[in-house]
Amino acid sequence: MLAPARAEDGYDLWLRYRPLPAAQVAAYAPEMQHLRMDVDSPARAAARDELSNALQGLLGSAPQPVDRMRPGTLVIGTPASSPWLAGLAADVDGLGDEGFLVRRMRVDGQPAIVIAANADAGLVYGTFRFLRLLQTGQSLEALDLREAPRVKLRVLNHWDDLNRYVERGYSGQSIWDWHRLPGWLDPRYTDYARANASIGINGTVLNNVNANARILTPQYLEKVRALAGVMRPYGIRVYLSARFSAPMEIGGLATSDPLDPEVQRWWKAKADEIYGLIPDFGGFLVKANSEGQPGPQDYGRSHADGANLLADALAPHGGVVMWRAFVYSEEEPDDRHKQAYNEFVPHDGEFRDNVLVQVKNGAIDFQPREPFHPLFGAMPRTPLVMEFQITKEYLGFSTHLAYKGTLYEEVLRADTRVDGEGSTVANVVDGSLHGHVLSGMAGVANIGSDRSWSGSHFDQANWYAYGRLAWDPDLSSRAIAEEWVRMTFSNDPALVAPVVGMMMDSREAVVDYTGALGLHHLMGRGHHYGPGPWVDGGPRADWTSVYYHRATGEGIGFDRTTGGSDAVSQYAPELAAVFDDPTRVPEEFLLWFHHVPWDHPMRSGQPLWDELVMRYDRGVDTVRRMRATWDALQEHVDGERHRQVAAFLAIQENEAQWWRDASIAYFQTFARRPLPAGHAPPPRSLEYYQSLEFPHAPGDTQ
Ligand code: BDP
Repeated sequence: MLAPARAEDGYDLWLRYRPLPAAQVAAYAPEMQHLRMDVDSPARAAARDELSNALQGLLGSAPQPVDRMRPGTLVIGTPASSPWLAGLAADVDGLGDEGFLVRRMRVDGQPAIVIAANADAGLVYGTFRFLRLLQTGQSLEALDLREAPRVKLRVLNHWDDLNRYVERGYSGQSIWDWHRLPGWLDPRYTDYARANASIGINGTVLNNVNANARILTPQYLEKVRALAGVMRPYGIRVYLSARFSAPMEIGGLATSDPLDPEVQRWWKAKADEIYGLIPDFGGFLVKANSEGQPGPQDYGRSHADGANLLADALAPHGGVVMWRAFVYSEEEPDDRHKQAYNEFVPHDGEFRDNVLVQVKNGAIDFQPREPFHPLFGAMPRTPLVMEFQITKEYLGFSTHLAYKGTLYEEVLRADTRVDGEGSTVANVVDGSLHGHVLSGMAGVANIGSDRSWSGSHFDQANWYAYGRLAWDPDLSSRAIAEEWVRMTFSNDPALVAPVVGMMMDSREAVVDYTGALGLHHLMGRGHHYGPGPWVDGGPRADWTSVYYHRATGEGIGFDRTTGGSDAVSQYAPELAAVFDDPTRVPEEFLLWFHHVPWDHPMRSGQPLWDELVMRYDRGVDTVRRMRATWDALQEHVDGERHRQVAAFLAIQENEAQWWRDASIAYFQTFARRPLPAGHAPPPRSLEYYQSLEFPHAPGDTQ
């Protein structure tokens, strides 16, 4: 293999634009020698530059601008403003500002490839879409694509603090260099915007949901304005996490009560100030009355009162509020699973039109597997934003290879049954099921200052997959993985198939070695690194593991049936009946919904204990196989990336084994049964695993 011209350190993400094989260059190059495009805006300049750089890299030459048609011309523009594309007016109709078409057709009698849209945003997306065709080696023979995003707000949530610490971040510091902003615009910001635009992300919340009110001061808003300027050509709006008590903390008011006229005036003035600086500001994301954050309930007001306060301030400017439903109270004795639903469903219909309620994919907290959150489908009068975690707080931080595309797909395809069959979570989220104009998806970013952006090469795939699914929630995670592998590594079939295979198995492996069959919330206390099924005591029960697994000498699992906490009844009746029945519940959710004896018969014919042990070992075995697959690919991957992935897989194998050993050692004290034949006992005592400490684990809450 030829040595790459540039170091493959991951910085270029899936936008590497390395030379294509000669046969492909020969097929593509004649069709794109010239470029006909009016470049009269920063967005168009961005699209043109991307195209030139990409074609220079992929094909060895950039297209030359022409003002009349010649054979081999790429034509880019809007039918409204480009007379030569006027014939496409009807074809772009209905595509909105962000949709596009990419088509092979005749223009002025000459064969051409056309990228047409209604607005600049669509031209940027269309350009990246076209480049992806080339990067993944597709034939242009019958090129005729017409696409528009299904979800309106496709947003990254950065959990970044102003001191550059990233909560649950495993890729270095925050990429936002607040100290040097606004004077220094790190070129990395532009590359960030490019990468996001290439997958359709159109919004970014710059700061942590555990927000610092200071972000709303003039000093910081100047910095935010500078970042917004970098993002704008790429169709990305900036949003901020707003701290509910900001009127007191930075406004000098005596209260933050949402019904107080002075508080209302303060937020209106703040919104006016922000829009004076950033006319296309997106709006606010709010975590209120959750995990110690201030909120409207501090004044006896509801979440709707709180959200509407901010919504009214933003409405004149077209901004939105994304109000998080991740709430659970420390005084609340009820199953944590039920609390968000209980708090929010009664307020359905009370939120202003520019409020979206943002709901995590599952009812607990971004676990390796959770059933979909029962709020999806249960608030028909409120647009619900899907919140996924891209950073891998509960799936091995940045060293474990765990492709989350399969997790996202599983949740989006789940059928809520609220309106008969086919009421999928995807159809709730895209607004189609209940007829909402606003819709959104949020991904908690895994981006940091690391050269590879995401802390590992494979974690880039989770950023990529999130963006692609926000654009179209019905895409297949396998197809997305394949695109990503082709662009990130190569189109070589000897590499694509095995690497996609590894990715597709990887998340299930994490489920297996961290606790399968519906077990959840078993990680180490606080830092969340490694196993901690024994975690108990401390400030609150629902921050322990024993609260969730409920292991005793008789059995294990959280009884959420109608006879238990009754969380099942928050799902549509048809589905609730399935979850409620231990013989019908999908086995992967057995212990999520049921407390069953250790010898509960499983579908495999084995008793539960044996099955659980088998799953732990299966998870470790999968990682072992992933390592072997990767090792065999050495010739197909540049040395730099191959070495890092190999080293990380070795870490993952050790840690998978550790999860397995520690968990079995612990649960065996309850099950009091031998391990099934062929499964080795943990090499160390339970006390050993319990004694391990990780005071400097990254990402812990500060
Ligand atoms: C939990 C994280 C915590 C976040 C919280 C949230 O451990 O750091 O602040 O989610 O989403 O999973 O607000």
